[in-house]
Amino acid sequence: EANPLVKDDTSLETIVRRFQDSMSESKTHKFWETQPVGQFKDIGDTSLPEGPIEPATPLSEVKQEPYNLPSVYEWTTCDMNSDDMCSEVYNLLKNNYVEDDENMFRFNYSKEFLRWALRPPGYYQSWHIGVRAKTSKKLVAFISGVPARIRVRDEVVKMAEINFLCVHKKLRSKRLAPVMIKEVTRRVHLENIWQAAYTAGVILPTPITTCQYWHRSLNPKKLIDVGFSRLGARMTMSRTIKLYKLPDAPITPGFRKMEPRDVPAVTRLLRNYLSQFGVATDFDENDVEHWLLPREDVVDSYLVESPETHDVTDFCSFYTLPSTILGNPNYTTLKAAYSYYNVATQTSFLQLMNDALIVSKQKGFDVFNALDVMHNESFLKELKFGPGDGQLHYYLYNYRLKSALKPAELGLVLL
Ligand code: MYA
Repeated sequence: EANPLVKDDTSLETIVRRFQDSMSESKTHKFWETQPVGQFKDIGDTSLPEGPIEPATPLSEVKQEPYNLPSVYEWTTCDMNSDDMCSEVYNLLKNNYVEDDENMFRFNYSKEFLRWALRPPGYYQSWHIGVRAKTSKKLVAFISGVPARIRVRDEVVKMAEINFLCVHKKLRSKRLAPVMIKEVTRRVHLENIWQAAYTAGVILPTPITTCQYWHRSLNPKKLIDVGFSRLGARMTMSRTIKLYKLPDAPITPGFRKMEPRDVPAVTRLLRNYLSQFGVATDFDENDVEHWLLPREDVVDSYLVESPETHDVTDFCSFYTLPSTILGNPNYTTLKAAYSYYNVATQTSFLQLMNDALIVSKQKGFDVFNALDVMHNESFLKELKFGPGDGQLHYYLYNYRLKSALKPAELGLVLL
């Protein structure tokens, strides 16, 4: 049966955007053409080698002073340990960060989430970069990086994961973003790191893969009321609610929340699972402790402990990322869970993820989102996810792949 809860896929806006996307290879990219990234003109040129596009240079050759901003702005380093600074970043993003194509929803990352996302093991405060208006001292732009090890084929590469690039709505199209990207690049180079990974909803030169979001409705009435989804053809509200009903408690025996003592077992499970993907994150125990131990309203992780052997055999996780609902009289916030890393070895992937849906419903989420990365395709349709209209492009900086990956060959989820 066709999924009736599909965020409007055939609106004029979507058709226009798809057309624009299809034309984007012929667009010029005055900034990106100057950067060590895969260029559109090189697509399909198999003579180019896989690996770094330009070599690392001695640190003494890295520019020592920050890039120049237009004279009315100044750089600031954002100390995310400070409540005030964290609130400034939070408010900038709350009011100016990513919206959907129809401007109905805007991401509302919580302060605790931002602290988690920006302070992983070995983080550099110097990579949390703000821009202030000199006279008012108001924070008007932000970009961040965190260190990560990412495996590309057989090579584990130290990279920066770049995220939360944001320019205040009133300062758009003034070419601030290229200066911010150059400045974060300089500060990453100063730590002797020469590659980066990032995602964006826009097409830039050149995606390593393009993924699609899928949405599993948990609270269909609210999703329809706020315009996130529409009632399907020949569907009533009560039939729709029944369609998405879930059991009250997880089904799998031994399904429980992850605890600190589980870190070694979960790390083994994850490392083994992720080893099969062409590009994947390289998690050690410290990373797992940071990125996957449950934190209230930030990240949830569950596992299956075999009732007989007490082995940890399966694992699932999701992070909490609400969106502000723009201009709705009845609701202000859409509570969304985002699938993170999942591994099934004994339980069926379908049953494991159904249990993830059940606990996320219990926790009050309205929708559970997942990308078609890793083995996610195998559960999306059967668990009544519908394809969204949002695409997410994945990029590497200063690292060329000979050919693009399929989403199912990617073992990396960025926040
Ligand atoms: S993705 C989330 C991005 N944020 C948003 O979408 C929030 C809402 N939008 C905004 O705040 C602004 O529109 C932004 C652009 C800030 C996005 N990634 O200043 P401009 C290029 C990369 O006049 P504005 C995330 O956070 C654009 O193609 N480039 O434009 C990951 C053009 O260049 P070119 C982008 O709209 C970020 C130039 O900027 C993006 O005022 C990864 C125009 O600049 C984008 N999302 O501001 C960053 N959007 O002419 C790259 C536009 O060449 C990291 N542009 O086409 C690279 C690795 C760095 C580290 C390397 C270490 C070795």
